[in-house]
Amino acid sequence: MSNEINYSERIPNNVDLASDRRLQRALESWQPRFANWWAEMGPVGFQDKEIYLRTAVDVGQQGWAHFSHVKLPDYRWGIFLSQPQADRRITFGELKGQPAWQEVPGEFRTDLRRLIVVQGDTEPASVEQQRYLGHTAPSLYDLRNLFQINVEEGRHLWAMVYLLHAHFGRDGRDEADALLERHSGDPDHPRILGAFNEKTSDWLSFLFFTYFTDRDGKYQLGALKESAFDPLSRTCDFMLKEEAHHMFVGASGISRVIQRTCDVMNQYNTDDVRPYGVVDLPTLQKYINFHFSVSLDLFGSETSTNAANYYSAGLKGRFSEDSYDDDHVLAGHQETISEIIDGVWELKERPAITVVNQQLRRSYIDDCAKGLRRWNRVLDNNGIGTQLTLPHEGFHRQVGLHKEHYVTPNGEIISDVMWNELVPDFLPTEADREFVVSLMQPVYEPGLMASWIAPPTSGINTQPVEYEYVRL
Ligand code: BYC
Ligand code: FE
Ligand code: FE
Repeated sequence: MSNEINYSERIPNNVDLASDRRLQRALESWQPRFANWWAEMGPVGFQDKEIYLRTAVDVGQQGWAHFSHVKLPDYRWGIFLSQPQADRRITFGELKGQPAWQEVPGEFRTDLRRLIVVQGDTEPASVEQQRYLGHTAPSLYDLRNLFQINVEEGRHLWAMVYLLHAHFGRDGRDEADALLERHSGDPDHPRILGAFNEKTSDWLSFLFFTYFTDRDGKYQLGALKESAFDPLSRTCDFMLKEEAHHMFVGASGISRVIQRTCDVMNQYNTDDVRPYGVVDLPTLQKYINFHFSVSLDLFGSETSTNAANYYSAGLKGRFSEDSYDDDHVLAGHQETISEIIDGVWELKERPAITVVNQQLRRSYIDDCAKGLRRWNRVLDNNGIGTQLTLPHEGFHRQVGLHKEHYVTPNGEIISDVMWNELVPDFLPTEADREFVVSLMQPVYEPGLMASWIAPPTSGINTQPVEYEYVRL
């Protein structure tokens, strides 16, 4: 089997789709439904414009992407799995050591389908959340990045739909249809997970979303890549490659916002930068608090029997499972986690297998903290004394053990009365959001940037920053 992707077929793929006529026909009948969904729920406007996009051409290590100007509806969404590993074995859970599965074992069908559906649901949800952003892009460079992310999230939907069609029969086909019928924020048919029903109505939210929420994607995909179900593992492995750019957009985008804020603070020698059309640091901190806490909820509860079952069955592991120095079965082991007991934080011993969601969340938090350090370096380098911080993991949680409690960004447990008094200092207020939205004036001249963001340090694929990334 080669790494190369076959583009001569209606659905580009590297899974030899042509050899399975039934599957090919089923996916070809889903394809126009996807196209309709893209037309109705995808990016608003710009469908007839040429955009400098990358397309996967190979799943190997080098030169996997090709860049050229294409119109969004002409993007070749396809099915790309990483190369199989010879004699791959299950690396964790009760079945550790046995051969990985090429087909779904009957007893794990429901759980695996659920995991794949939840993963698949987030991908089109994010495209729906971001559909209006093209009208307020801060530059052509950023506009191109938005659409790159959107088409790749569309491809990630294809990745999950392929698994549903290829391995779950009639139920899988029904689930694939349902993925196009739920919509972000729809009161009757919402998306499955909380964060994917929130609005992404401005570019500051978008940049934080790609930093914090796409990074949940990195960790969930990393955990699913460990799966005993080999097609899922290989699918997630390739998705992770695309995902890196999404998080880069967030990390570098927020650095640019901070840089611009510093420039204005220094130029006018003031903290009160809003009149100059840039985002003030307290507002940035509130946006961090919001997006981080909403993304923490995506890991599920700190103690979870679902997660324990997935782990012991070998369906979903921890991030970099082999980096854990334990038996990878976890039966009889204990782990400590922080819980609020009688109004104070306490460390509690819990069966290790029930806290794998929390372990995944810890890996995620450590990764998030790296970006914060980079952002704070921008502040340092510009002589600004303030630092941005990640809020405490108990802060503003709607899922899990802390959801019944009011916790400040510093981790203090407070009353509901206090919370209501302080919340305008913790989370973006209506007025903060309105201010941010008021900054969102589109800039479509190649190389120019909106008032609130500094230019990137370099362009895409060795092109200059002032390249015509979108031909308007
Ligand atoms: N919202 O045992 P628990 C991405 C439900 S992002 C609503 O604590 P579990 C992307 C849960 O379903 C990655 N409901 O949780 C990023 C359960 O319901 P049932 C997406 C929630 O099951 C940006 C009950 O509460 N991938 O790719 O251990 C752009 C108790 O649950 C939520 C995945 O999530 C919530 N936040 O873990 C584009 C991977 N949390 O069973 C894309 C697949 C929990 O009682 N999903 N519930 O009816 C999973 O692994 C798990 O389903 C979860 C939840 C980690 C999400
Ligand atoms: Fe994705
Ligand atoms: Fe993503």
